[in-house]
Amino acid sequence: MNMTRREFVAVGLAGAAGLCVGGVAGAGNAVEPPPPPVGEDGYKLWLRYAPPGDAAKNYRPVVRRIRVDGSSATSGIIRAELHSAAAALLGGAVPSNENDLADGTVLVGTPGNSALIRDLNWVADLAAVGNEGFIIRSTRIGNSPVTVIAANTEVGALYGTFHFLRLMQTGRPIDRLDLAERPALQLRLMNHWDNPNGTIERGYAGRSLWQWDELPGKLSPRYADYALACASIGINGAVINNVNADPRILAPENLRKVAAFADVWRPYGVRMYLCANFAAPMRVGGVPTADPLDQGVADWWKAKADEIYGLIPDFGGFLVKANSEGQPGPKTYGRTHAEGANVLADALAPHKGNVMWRAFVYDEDVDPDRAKRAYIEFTKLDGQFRPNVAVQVKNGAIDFMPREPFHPLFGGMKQTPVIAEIQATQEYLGQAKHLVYLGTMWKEFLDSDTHAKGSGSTVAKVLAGQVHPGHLTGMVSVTNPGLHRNWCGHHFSQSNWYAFGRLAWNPELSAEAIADEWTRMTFTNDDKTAAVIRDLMMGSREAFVNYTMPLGLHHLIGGDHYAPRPWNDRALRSDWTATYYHKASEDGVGFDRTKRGDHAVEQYFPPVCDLFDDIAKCPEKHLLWFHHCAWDYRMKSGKMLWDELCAKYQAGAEQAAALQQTWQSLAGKIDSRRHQEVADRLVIQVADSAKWRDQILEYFGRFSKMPVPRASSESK
Ligand code: GCV
Repeated sequence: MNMTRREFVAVGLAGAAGLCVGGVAGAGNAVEPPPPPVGEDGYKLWLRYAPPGDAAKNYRPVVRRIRVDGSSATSGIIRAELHSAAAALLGGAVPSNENDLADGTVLVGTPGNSALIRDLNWVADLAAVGNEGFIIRSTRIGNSPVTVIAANTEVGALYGTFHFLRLMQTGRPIDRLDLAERPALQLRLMNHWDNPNGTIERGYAGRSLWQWDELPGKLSPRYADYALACASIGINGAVINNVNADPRILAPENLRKVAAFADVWRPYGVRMYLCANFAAPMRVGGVPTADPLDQGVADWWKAKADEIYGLIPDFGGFLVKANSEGQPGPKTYGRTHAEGANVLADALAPHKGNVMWRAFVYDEDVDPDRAKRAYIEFTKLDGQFRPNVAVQVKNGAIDFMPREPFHPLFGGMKQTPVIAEIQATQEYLGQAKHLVYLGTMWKEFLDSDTHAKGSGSTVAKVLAGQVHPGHLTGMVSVTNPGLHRNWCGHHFSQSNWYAFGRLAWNPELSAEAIADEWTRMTFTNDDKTAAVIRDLMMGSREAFVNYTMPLGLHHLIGGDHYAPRPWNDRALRSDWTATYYHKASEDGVGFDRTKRGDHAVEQYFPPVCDLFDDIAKCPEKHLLWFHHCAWDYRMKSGKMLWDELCAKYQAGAEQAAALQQTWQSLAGKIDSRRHQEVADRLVIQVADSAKWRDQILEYFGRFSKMPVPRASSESK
């Protein structure tokens, strides 16, 4: 069943929970923003379409009519969204003119579905924006001033529509537009770690959105709402099951359920991907082995791919976690990761599907240092992967820590496409309890200069294929929505879903610009209030780093990945303990990864390698990641390491308290329900930040044997 947005609006109006703004009453003329509603629950995410205040009066002459050409489901979604959004933003319904063109028409279409757009003859400009890009232009057709949103495909037109709406949602001018956009990256995917039993690994917003028991017959309205939210920020696919994959997802009865989702998502441009368990030929297919060089195994994967494409013609491909944390893989059969990836790639290639093969591997027999292992394994295989394989690499070499230097595989793989995996779900960043905006963290990663081909070879450029040209590019996010009414648990965790989409579309956007637009769309367009919220978001990740793992410390946690456990020295594997990483003793703290230590710095290109290696030059934010330092090591501030560490923890806890105070000052400026819900979580965050400070400093103090200096605020 294809559920278009228009149909969904009707569902929403009939009382089901919807993202839709349906129900906008009459044609009001309000220019000032109305007082914030009392009870927003966050369901509408950044698609609330609250009236933009004064700007609305400038928008009305530009948006007097709406004309969306085309009769497909996607065109229907564009039409419904434009109408409902414009009505809400402008305070009254905007008529359509589907057959003619009046002054102030917003015209949306493609050369394929619109004679008007074809006649504009924007051939070269449209060619330049590719399949998913769009042009938005204020122009004239005949004598009529109009705004044209044109694209080569209807999904491109959908993205253009959301861009246009975003301009209005954020109070920007729309009367002289001339812009063209195309996504920098091809694969912009959500990675869900959802299990068939409805749980979500590292999920903090309730149970899975996917109602397997009801599928394929019954489709929750949330599936379409989810796809709409993804499309609104350019996300073009989703891997719907956990990388710790239950092989049964590939069983015929489950594939029929998966196909039902894919049908809902198709008009939104959200393609379906699955995690495949490498042992599926044995566990689902009854083949005696999963050896990738076995012909029976290759045949099984080929037949499985054919079956999937029979049900889902635009299936995107497989994501695989192999030989990692207990998952089966090619190494079980003495084969390489490349041989494993290639058997799946060959099965998908006739259908133009891709394999995303994860580099999150850390076999103990490769190297004693977990941070070095993936680089060692994968660089050896560079050039051996089929063209439709991308190696999917986490931003850092350990595991989504609050701060890691970029993974050396970025730039380090020269002949194999590398796509980035980041994590919106805040597994190690306060989960859904702490307010932590990750746009700043991801920008730090994307802007890191790998020097793979000289200065300026940033991670963003590596990902976009500008450093080692290749044909597959992408960025994915382990993502955060669940059945929680506000999708993400914490209202501010929505900003991480949003920031991921925006950065995957354009990694050169600034974290600040993204925070600003998200705030305006999600909370308020009032300049002063928006600036306060934006600034609070911008400082939130550094505050978190300060009160949890500053100066390059990492993995000071236990199994819940939430609370401080620096003393954690027992786990199934030594590299799951905290002591393995911090190496605190009376002589100092930190992991020596220098050329005098375990040589991990040598995985980076010069001069990055030398920068990290030289204790005097190493950025202090990474100091203890790369160096084991004496407690009285002199920091750039002139303080001893111990004093600096104490100051960081104290500052972090103070920053959390300041965050809370700032938030309190916004009471009455945004709707009271969301204000209160965020305030409730800030109480937890402030208490936890103090716990982190106290427990970590008490623990490290046992080694430093030095007192904790009084915090700056105490000494006043
Ligand atoms: C899905 C970390 C997480 C695991 C996760 C793993 C991975 O170790 O804690 O829950 O497994 O990363 O990315 O595969």
